Amino acid sequence: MRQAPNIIVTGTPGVGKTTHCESLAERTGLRHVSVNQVVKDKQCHEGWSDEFQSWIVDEDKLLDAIEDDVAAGGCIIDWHACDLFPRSWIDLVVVLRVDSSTLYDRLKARNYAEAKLQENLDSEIMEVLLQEAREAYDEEVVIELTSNTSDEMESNIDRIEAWVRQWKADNSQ
Ligand code: DAT
Repeated sequence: MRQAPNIIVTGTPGVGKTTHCESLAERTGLRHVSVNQVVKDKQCHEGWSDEFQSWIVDEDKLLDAIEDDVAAGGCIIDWHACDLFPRSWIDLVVVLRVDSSTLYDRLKARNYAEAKLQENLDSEIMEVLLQEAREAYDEEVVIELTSNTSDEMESNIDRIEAWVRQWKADNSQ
């Protein structure tokens, strides 16, 4: 039995996953697990893809690398995919959403190449990550939150923090 819940914060690049996770970790004491960082640090990849401008993730290696940490509970997993994690590991899946124009500005500020920018905008418009989350997890585990403004982010953090508190109360022996 976990002493603290495991949460995935997912969504298209630029929606605000890292910003949310860092703030949440500070507020809740849960650990921010940046999958990007784990993939790089623990070499859970099969090399770099020039086409996608990202690491080609070896999912088995990644799951092995984080398994012990996640089994202990209290992880906030920050990653633009969620369906690779076993359902039994995860207590809440937060899918962050943003308006296209906001996402465009954020990705532009990151100097994304036009093709990659467009691919991510399409993915956000088509709700790819939301669908993935809904297919991979039970309905009540998945929540969709908007992340266009700092006020929305504040309210998201408050809401998730309250959820963590409730989870701990419900699961204490
Ligand atoms: P991700 O980890 O999903 O790629 P991020 O946390 O790095 O996204 O955020 C991308 C940029 O957008 C970064 O400059 C912070 C800003 N940002 C994120 N969420 C925001 C919000 N709700 N309101 C205003 N700016 C936000």
